[in-house]
Amino acid sequence: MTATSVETPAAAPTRTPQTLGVIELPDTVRDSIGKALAAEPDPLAGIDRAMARYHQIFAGLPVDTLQRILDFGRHNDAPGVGYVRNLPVDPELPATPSGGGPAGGKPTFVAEGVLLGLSGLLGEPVGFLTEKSGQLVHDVIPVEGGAMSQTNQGSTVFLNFHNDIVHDAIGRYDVSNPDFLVLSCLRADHDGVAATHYADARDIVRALDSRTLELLRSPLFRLNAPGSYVRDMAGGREVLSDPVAMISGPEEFPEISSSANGVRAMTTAAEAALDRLQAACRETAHQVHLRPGEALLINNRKGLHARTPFTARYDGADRWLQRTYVRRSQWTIRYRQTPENRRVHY
Ligand SMILES: O=C(O)CCC(=O)C(=O)O
Ligand SMILES: [Fe+2]
Repeated sequence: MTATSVETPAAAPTRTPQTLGVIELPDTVRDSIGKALAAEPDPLAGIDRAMARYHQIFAGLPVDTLQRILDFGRHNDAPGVGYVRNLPVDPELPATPSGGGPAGGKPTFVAEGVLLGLSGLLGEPVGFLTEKSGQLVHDVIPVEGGAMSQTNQGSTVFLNFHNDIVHDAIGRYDVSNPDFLVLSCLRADHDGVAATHYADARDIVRALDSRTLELLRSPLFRLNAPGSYVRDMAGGREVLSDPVAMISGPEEFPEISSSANGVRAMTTAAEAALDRLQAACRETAHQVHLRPGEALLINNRKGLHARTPFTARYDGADRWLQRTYVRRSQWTIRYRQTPENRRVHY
């Protein structure tokens, strides 16, 4: 961040940056979990049964690894992002689906098992009708018509630092949204350049001056609803939240929320604070180039994520991630539950 203020940083200078927790599976464990997952049917045919089976399979992780993933999900002071490597992959991977998925005719469901198995260690996968039609396994794939969009369909533009929010009639988009995202890579982009960034709010706060932080902690911002909602439900028009703060909560455990699809600052000072926030994110972010057999565990409240530009060819060999939205509890979002499916919400 360029120094535009003479004020001292608000946070204690002794606080050390959050580390990127890297978890690498031993080859033997990768192979035994992969073999077990390859024998399982499509999880979406019976999701609760599948989640129970994945619990059994992932119980075969070395106990230290298992504890690290569980700790990631359960502790306030855990890092905001975890990078899991050397996961099993499908023996055969079909072409990257066009139009944003879902993938049809996948002969095995190892990738789905990895995604849902990791998700089950953090909470429960949930869906929202306004995001990928309520599916529990999201395909994150570049879509030609959305290349420039601030959504997961994009490619040629930098996807701004954001967390995944959901439109909600209560006027807040940062309440019923997922606690965690799991992003798992099935196929990298052609040039191998797409990077997922994660900026932890604890590091962001350290990088900001106290006046900027005070502004970001004030309800001076209105989040635009996600691009998918604006596109599909509002004819492209902005659908703004009630005024909210960008950063909230105790100094030691800040929560942060920002819309990829635009934030309206209500004053010029607040507007400048938003620019500084994006700069602080760029300055402090961890960066990962996801490859097949790798996944990111993303805490969706402790930090913001972003994606760098890449070139899509729409040739069946484009970048392909699978994603879940995970809640630790569905109780507090029961006002949105659909009658047809207890994991799917309006
Ligand atoms: O493509 C990526 O690396 C991240 C995309 C993203 O923000 C998301 O899927 O929520
Ligand atoms: Fe996202």
